[in-house]
Amino acid sequence: MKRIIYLAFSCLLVLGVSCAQQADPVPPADDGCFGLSAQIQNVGSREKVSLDGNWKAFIDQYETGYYDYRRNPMPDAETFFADRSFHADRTKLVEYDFDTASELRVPGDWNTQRPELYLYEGTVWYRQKFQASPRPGTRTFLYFGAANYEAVVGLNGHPVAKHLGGYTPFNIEITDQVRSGENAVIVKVDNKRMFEGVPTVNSDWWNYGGITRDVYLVTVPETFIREYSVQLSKDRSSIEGWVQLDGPAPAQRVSLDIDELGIHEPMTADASGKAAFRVAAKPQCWSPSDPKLYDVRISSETDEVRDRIGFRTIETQGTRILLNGEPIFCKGISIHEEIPAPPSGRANGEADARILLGWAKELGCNFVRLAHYPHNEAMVRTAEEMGLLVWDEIPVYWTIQWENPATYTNAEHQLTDMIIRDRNRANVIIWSVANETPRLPARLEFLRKLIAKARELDGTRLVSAAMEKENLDEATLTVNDELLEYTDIISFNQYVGWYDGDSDKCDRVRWTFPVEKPVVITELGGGAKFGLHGDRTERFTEEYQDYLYQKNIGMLERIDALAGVSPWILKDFRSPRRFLPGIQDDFNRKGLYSEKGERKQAFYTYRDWTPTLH
Ligand code: GCB
Repeated sequence: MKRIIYLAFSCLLVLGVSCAQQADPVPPADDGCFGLSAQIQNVGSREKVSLDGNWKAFIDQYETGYYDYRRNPMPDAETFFADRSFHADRTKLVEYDFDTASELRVPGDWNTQRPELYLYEGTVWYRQKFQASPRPGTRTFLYFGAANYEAVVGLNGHPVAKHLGGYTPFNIEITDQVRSGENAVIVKVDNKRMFEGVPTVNSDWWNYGGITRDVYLVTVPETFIREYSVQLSKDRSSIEGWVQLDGPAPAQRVSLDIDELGIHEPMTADASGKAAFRVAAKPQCWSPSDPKLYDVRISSETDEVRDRIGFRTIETQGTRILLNGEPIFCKGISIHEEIPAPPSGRANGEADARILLGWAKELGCNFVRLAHYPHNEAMVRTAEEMGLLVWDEIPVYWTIQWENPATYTNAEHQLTDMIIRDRNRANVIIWSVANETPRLPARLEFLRKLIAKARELDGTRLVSAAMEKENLDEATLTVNDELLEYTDIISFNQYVGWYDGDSDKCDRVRWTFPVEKPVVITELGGGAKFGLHGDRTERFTEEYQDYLYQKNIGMLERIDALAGVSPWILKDFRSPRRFLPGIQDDFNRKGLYSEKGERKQAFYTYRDWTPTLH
C-alpha cells in the first residue's frame, strides 16, 4: 500500500503539481514485516518441540485466501487463516479445507515433492496442528529455520507475523495466543520473485519454495538468555564477550562456565539485561587441523544455555590472512545448499551437511564458501566440527534495487540474522555482503552501509563481498572496485577459460591489484557433464573442465597476494538458466561432482594441488 502511495506521489511530482507542504519523497524503509521477535540464538539448546513432519498444504496461485476479487486484503476472518472447513458444515459456502488437503513435508522445498510444483512460484498454504501445555512463568515462541521467500504466519485463526527472506531464521512470540491443548499454525508461503526482493528476480539457482528448514515450538523462562558472544580476544590472552537477557527481570546474576579451562566467571547484568566479561585464558586454539571445541555453559538466575565453542583469531596483515597469528591459505570450494543426491532439492540438517562437507574434505579443502545465502545452521556447525573455515554470505546478488530503502532494510535484516546466528562459530571467518554487483554510486552506498553494520555487530571477523574482475587490456586483469576501500580482502569471481577466452588464456594473463590486501578468488571454473568425454577444447567435456583447472592453477600460482580460492562449485546444482538438452537439463554443470556424487576428472586435479603461500 505504502508503495502505491509513493508511486502516486512520484507521479504528481512528475506532473509538476506543487504541494504547499512538501511530503517526504523518499519511499518508506519499512519492509512490511511485523510480529517478529529478536532472534533467539542457539535454538538447538532450548526446550523445544519439533513441528516438523507432514503439513496439510494446498496451492493458491491467485492468493484467493488473502485478497478479495478486487485484490484488496481481506479481513482476517475471511482469509484462510480463519481455518474454516467445508466439511464441518456443508450449509455454508467455504471453498477450501485444510482437513482434506494433501500434505507436504516440512522441512522441505515443495518443488521436488510434487511434479506440478517443480517450477511453481507463488503461494502455498500450510497448516500443522500441535498440542501445547504452556507453563506459568514461561514464554512460548514459534521458530522457523527458514521459509522461502515471504511467510505470513497465523495462529489459531489470526495472522501473527510476516517475514521476508528465504534463508534466515525468525521467531514469533506466541505466549499470549498459545492455548493449552490443540493449536493450529497456518503459514502462507510465497516464493514469487520480486524486483524489490533480496535476491531480486534474477539469479542462477533454483527458487526452491516452502518451509525449507525446521520448525519448533520453543519454551523459555520469562527472563531468558537471548544471545551471547564468547570470543578469544585479539591478543589471544583472554576470552571476552557479553550475554543478553530478555524479559521482565533483566538485572540478574549471570555466570560463564568453561570447566575444561577452569573458567567460572560471575557477573551481573545491567537494567537492559546485558552483562560483559573478560577472563584471562589460554585455550587451545581452533584451527582446521585441530578443530577443538569447548563445552560452554551460560547461566542466569532463571535460565541456562549450553554451547560448544571454539577459540581463534582471524586478521589480515599485508597480503596474508592470519589464523591464530599464522598465515593460512584458504583452499576452498563454493557450495549451494542442495541435497547431494537426486532429486536434488533444498538441503537441510546434519546428514546432508556431512555428505556435502565430506566431499569438500575429500577435495583437500580447509575452507568452504557457503554461497549465495546463509545456509542452514547445521551446515555451519558441522563444518566447524570438521575443521572447515566458512565464508558466510547474504543474497545481495547481481542487481537489486540499490535505491529502494525497503530493499536495504531487508538486506540489513538478513545480514543481522546471519551474524546473530553464527557469531559464536569459530570457523566463520568472513561475512560477505554481496556477490557480483555493479559499480554504481547507489550500490557503493548500499554495500558500504552493510559493511559498517557487519562491523558494528561483530568487530572480530573479516568483511568482504565477491566482486568482479576487469580487463585492463587483453592480458592484464584487475579488480578496480571502489568497495575495496571498505573490505578486508580483495575477493572476486573470475572465469578465465570459460566466460573469458579459452583455458590457454590463463598462461597469457597477468594480475595486478590496486591495494595491498589478501586476494581470495571466490569463483573460477567451467562446466562439464559427468561421463561426457572429448577433446580438451570441447566445451562440457570432463577433459575441458580438467584442462581449465590445470591452467587456472598455473595462473593462481603466479598471484603473489593469493590467500585463498573457492572454485565454482562442489556439485552440479539446479538452475533455471541452464537449458542445453542432454547436457545441462536444468543443471549448472560446473560441479566437480555430478548431482549424483560422481567425481569428474577435474576433481583430482584440484584435489592434488597444494597451493604455495608466497
Ligand atoms: C557467477 C555467479 C554464480 C553463477 C556462476 C556461473 O559468477 O556468482 O552464481 O552460478 O557465475 O556458473 O555462471
